Amino acid sequence: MKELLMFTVVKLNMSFIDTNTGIYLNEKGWTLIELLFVLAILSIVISGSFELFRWTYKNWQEFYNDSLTRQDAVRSIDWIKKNLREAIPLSDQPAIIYASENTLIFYSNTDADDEPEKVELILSGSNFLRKVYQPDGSTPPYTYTGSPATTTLTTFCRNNNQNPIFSYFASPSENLSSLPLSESERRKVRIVKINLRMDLDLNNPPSMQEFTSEVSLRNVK
Ligand SMILES: [Ca+2]
Repeated sequence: MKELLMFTVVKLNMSFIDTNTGIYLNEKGWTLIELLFVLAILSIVISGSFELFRWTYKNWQEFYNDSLTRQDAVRSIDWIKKNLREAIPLSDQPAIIYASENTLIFYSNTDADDEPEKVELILSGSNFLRKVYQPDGSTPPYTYTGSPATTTLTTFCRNNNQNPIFSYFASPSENLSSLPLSESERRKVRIVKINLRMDLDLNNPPSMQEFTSEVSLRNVK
């Protein structure tokens, strides 16, 4: 052991004659301890760099998830408000066809023509979907038997019946809370409040975020 320790402190000397110049060279190399020291420093630098990379990546991922969440929430709420604002009664039927915690079906003119479409906003698992049915003909009474055009508003909506997306109001102070609403209550709805709970990855930050808004039905008197 003693010999081994002695060896580690002996410099690794290299002596030779330069064949071009004939000059005797004596270059001193590194001791084993110096080499080990350099290796130790290098490993610290490398593991530090790795930690820095991991930290940067984690922060970037959080920022990216947060951006996606906001983007989906804003887009979903925009669609809901745009369509719901134009909700319209259909002859003797109320504008709202079905109203529960996480499903809202209504008539609304969503495009440039004169006929009302049927719009379904449905939460299915964590997928929040918007389905638009075009009317079969261009004159009332309208029927909707075709296939809908479906848009996935978001795939990471975390609402449930305890934390509903929709709540319904006859006035700012009158909450219509027995869901799904009866026909007579559906006729009373003037304001719909929206509360989207969004979380792209339940197991990783950022945590659940809530986005709220409300819309007044302008065509329902
Ligand atoms: Ca239309």
